Order: sequence, then C-alpha cells, then structure tokens
Amino acid sequence: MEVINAELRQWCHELPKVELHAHLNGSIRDSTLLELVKNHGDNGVLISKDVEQMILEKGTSLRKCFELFAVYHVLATDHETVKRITKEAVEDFAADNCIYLELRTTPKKNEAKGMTKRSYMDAVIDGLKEVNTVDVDLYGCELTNKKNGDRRRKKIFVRLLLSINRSEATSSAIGTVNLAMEMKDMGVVGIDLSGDPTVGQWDTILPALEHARKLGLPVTLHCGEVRNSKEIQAMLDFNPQRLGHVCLLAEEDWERLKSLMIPVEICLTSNIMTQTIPLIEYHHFADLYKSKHPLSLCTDDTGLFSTTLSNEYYKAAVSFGLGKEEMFKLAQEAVNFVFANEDVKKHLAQNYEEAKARIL
Ligand code: 6MZ
Repeated sequence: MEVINAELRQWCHELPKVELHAHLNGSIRDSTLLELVKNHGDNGVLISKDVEQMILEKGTSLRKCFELFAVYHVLATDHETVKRITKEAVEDFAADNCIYLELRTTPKKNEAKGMTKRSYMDAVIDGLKEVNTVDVDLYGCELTNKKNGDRRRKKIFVRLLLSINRSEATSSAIGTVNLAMEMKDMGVVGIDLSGDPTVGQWDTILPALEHARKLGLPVTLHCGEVRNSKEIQAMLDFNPQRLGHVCLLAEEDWERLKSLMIPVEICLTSNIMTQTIPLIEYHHFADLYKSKHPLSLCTDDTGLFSTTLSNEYYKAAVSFGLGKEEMFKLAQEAVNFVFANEDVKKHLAQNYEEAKARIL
C-alpha cells in the first residue's frame, strides 16, 4: 500500500507550476458533468444513468477516453457551458498554484446551437473574463480581471492553443489554423494536434501544420500514444516546437527524439490510466529526465483522470526519487517551453526567483 507523504504533497501544491498540456473538455469537474447530465435528461441520445456510470468509471483505456469525450461534447458544446467550463478550469488550475496555463481546446461547430468555431472560441474568452478567484492575464501584461486594484491577489497567465482533431478534413484543419491567426491578439499562441490516435492520416493534417508554420504559429503534436512508426517518424521530420506523450517509440525514433531535443509534455497519470504505459516504474520520464532532455510535467485531462498538476509532481517525486530542489528546477525549466512571448517568460522567471526563498 502506498504511504502518503502529506508534507511532500503540500509542498507540491505550494510549488508554482506551469501547465503546458491541458485539454479544456478533459478538465471539466465531475460535479459539473453530473449536473450537465441531469439537466440534459434522457432524450434518446444519452441515458443519464449509463452516462453517470461512465463518468464515474473514468478513462481506463484510450478507447474509453474517446467514448467519454464524445459524451462530453454532447453535454458541453453550447456557448453557456463552454463559458462555464473554461471559468471553472482556470479557477481550478489557479487554486492548484498554477501560474501559467496553456489551455488547449478544439473549436467546434454546433449548428443546432448556432455555434461556429469562432463563437465557440469567443465563449472560451468570455469564460476567462468571468474568472473571479484570481487575476487572469490573457492578452499581455495588463490584467484582465483585476479586482479592486488588490496587488496581493493571485495571478495566472492563460494562453490558448487551438486543437486540430485528427479526424478533421484538411480544409477544416486549415480553418482552425486561420482562426488561431485571427485570434493571435486574444491570447491564442499556437496549434495542437490531438484526438483518437487510431483515427486519421498524417498526410491529411500536414498541410494545415505547414500553414501554421508559415504563419509563425508554434505547433505541438500528440505523438506515440499508439505504435505507429511511420507517423512518429513523420512527426519527428516535421520537428514541431513540442511533442506530447511520446510513449510508444521504437528505439531509433527514441534516439532521434533525443538528438532533436524537442521538449516533451509528460502526462504520467494519463499514460498509466489509459494503459499506454503498464506501470509508472517503466515510464519514459525516467530516461528523458536522466538524459537531461527538455520536458515538462502536465495533466492532460484533470477531470477525466482525477488528477491535478500538484499530483503529477508528487507522483514524479515518489516514483522517481526526485528531491525538492530537482522538482523546483523541473517546474522552473518549463518556463523555457511556453509558447507565450519573452515578456511573459520574464514574469514567470521572476515568480520562481521569489518562490525560491519561500519554499526551498
Ligand atoms: C489525444 C486527447 C487526449 O479539445 O474538446 N484529447 N487527444 N490523446 C489524449 N490523451 C488521453 N485527451 C484529450 O478537449 C477534449 C479533446 O482533447 C483531445 C480529444 O480530441 C478530446 O476530444 P477539447 O476541449
């Protein structure tokens, strides 16, 4: 049985953290989901009792995760709900002492609700404006939500990534890149490729990713959640700014990843819960960390996997024997991989300098 080190857990909570891989719909609170199920009722599309059961059982395989996401999208794809889940996600990350959040989401059309990809994103921005437990910096250095000029209030930098789903057609993926460009002054800083890794073809999406690169938008790719050497090699050829997961790489691809020094977003709980990695002891974090490969601990889907960023740090500490100084450095170095500008990086670096005296 695992012995919980309460002092270390609390320290991981207090550590200022940078989150680089968090999906909006994967970060919905269970309580909100259950409320949405109740309000939705049985209408022939979803049966409440079955859905409640699915939500509480969580994503215990990749297949189950994508079944759940299909349900979440039915429940949460209207403007009011998008606004609400965004507000709640940011408040939850801030309460966990996350000082920079790169929140990613797939802009969705929902004709029945009069939703376009742009209006979906506007609802996300509206949600950020409603956050009231913390000051949110979205566009630049001035705060969007400063309440009563209170300088002691906590502050979180939030930047957005627009996700392209792997099942999208080329034209739709290019549309998402153009939307990201249109919203560059509204906190959008890059593009993510995600979705069910057993679906879609790299060649369909590549033109959109090349388009993003031409426009100067940084790109991060979900890579190696299933064994697909051809695609993994194509992703390494593309040489994006960051990669997520990198679980199932063949030896030569692994060596190439390391020589390219592409920063990796590590999602420990997610990889274990989806059974992509059988046991934490076998997780590739250990090898990357030992090789001083650039990496950052991330949550992936806090709601779906019942985790927090503090919990990911705690897990890394107890599973791989990292001390507090090493954990602090790990958190601090993530600042180097954010897609936000140098100004934000400077602010974050300063936050770490201040925190050093307090918690080390
Ligand atoms: C791949 C994932 C993912 O965009 O609707 N997503 N894609 N692998 C994962 N690991 C488990 N976790 C989340 O957030 C939910 C969407 O993010 C992607 C999937 O496309 C999922 O539908 P948004 O806010």
